[in-house]
Amino acid sequence: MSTRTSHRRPGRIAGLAAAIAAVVGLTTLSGPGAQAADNPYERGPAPTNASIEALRGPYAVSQTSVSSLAVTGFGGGTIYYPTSTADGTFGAVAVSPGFTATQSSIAWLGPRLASQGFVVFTIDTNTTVDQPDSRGRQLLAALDYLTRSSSVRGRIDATRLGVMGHSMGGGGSLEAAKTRPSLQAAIPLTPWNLDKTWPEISTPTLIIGADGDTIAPVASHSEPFYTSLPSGLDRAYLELNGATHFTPNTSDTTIAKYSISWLKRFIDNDTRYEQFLCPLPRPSLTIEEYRGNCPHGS
Ligand code: 9J3
Ligand code: ZN
Repeated sequence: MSTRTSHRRPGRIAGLAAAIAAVVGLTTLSGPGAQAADNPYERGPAPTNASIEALRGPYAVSQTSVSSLAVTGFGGGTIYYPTSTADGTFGAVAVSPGFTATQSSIAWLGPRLASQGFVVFTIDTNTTVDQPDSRGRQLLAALDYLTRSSSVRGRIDATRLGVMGHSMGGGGSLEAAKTRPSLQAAIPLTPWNLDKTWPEISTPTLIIGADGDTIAPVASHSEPFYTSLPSGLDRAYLELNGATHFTPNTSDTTIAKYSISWLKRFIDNDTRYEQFLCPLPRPSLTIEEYRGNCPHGS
């Protein structure tokens, strides 16, 4: 680049190039600052298949317990968060357990997702028999507590939030997304709900079903939920192979890798993860079926 400081008008070619660069959003930055400048929400190193399958991601994780007595609208829980404050704020996700279950049933997702660069709140519900609509309201109350009152509120970007849940908690995550379109991602896990149709949702949604689920059979739950989402929405349906209703209750690499990719792609706008979502994953020993729209964000 020239260091001259003359103020002559740029030539037509240079002027045209500058105009194109401005429109296309090209930047002349290079080095470590370039990625952050391109996408302010991106966190962590470039992903690989191994990094999204790993038991832990690049961030060390701390946790803090939230007593049910200290909150209203949900039953307390555990917050898992990257220990370091060197990378600025993170997106956040609240996760609800299913019918009769507590946060322990989805606890494995806390450190697994937080270590990739999210604040993760695994919650207890007010009672273990709360129905999906109540679980949806409780997920939203938990996010509000997390971003407004919790001890880690300063570590969170309150505009970049998501919801997950198992079974009736997964049904609750659909309810939460329907109620609050500002949510950036939803991932229902073997979701259960009496409401079979979700055309109101505008949040990018990854529905994970299990081929052997006899409690929330995919034919009457995950599949109609997916099909009823708007066709133009960023949506996907992952049917786990050789899995049951309770597969989301223990550490599962297929659930983890696609959940991480979905949260990164839509909460962080991190297109480095698009490679794991598009082209659509093929059936395998762990994937019975995968449906979705590609590319995302179009
Ligand atoms: O949260 C769940 O596991 C829902 C499945 C269920 O027991 O529904 C029957 C009422
Ligand atoms: Zn409906």
